[in-house]
Amino acid sequence: MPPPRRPPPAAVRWRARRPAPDRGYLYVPDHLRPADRAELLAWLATLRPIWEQRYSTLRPPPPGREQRTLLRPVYWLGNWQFACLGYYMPPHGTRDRCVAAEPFPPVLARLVAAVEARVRAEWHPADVPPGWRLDTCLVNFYGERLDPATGKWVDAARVGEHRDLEPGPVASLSLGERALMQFVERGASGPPARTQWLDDGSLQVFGGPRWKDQLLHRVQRVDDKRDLDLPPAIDGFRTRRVNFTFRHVPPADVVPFARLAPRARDDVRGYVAELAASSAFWRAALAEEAKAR
Ligand SMILES: O=C(O)CCC(=O)C(=O)O
Repeated sequence: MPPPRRPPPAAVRWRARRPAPDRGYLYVPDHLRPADRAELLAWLATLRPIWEQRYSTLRPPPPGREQRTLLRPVYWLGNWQFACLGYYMPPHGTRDRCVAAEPFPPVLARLVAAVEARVRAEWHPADVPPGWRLDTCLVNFYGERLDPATGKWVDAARVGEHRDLEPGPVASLSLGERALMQFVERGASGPPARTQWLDDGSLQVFGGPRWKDQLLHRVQRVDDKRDLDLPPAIDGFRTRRVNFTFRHVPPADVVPFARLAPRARDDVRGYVAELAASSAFWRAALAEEAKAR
């Protein structure tokens, strides 16, 4: 009879349980369940995304640059980082950049709570800052836009390389055509450190110094195989992919529209009025600011 198996020595047991080296990166295909997808699509149909200008009269384009409309329409939840306010850029660019925005709809609140729980359970605690919550969502629309000058449809389904500066892990959910995401070393021209197709219904989470600071990420292209036109209907735009990126902005850095610095308020009042046309939240924000003036 063979001798009874002895448990492995402690060092071996520890190695076997050690998380994978890429513990700052998670990709889950087929994350979205059909019922959540249906709820998400129904909610998307109620949104009225806006086209923002990159600069304003008070924050004009730097020398050599021109005023331009963002490549794609956007919608933000939790807080809205208007492009012309300069986005959220800690450690110094934190004031008067994040304007309190609509809360997440129930389906996103549920999905985000599950992602937060998973990150807290699986991530290295040092990579999850105190108070971290995925309280901000940028809804990105990828597709083609109608060029008013030429009357032609132009592909606008990409994002150039950048970092997300909000602290802690960033999560993203994808809907529609798959997108080619690449992570590249900052300041290097070699091959991408990771290339990942983000499939319909997938979840991606990345965090920690390697994924957030050392690497930049970009969306190289989005497939165009399924003849999709996802909701909502947007004038001059056909959407074949929607991506929700969830980030953390510390609540102390989020300011109601009525309490933005006066010059910043002037910069974004037109956008808030546009949003107010189809959102009770933004109507209330506009009314509160009008009273405070
Ligand atoms: O669309 C995506 O998958 C990524 C979007 C992104 O990089 C961002 O919102 O910062």
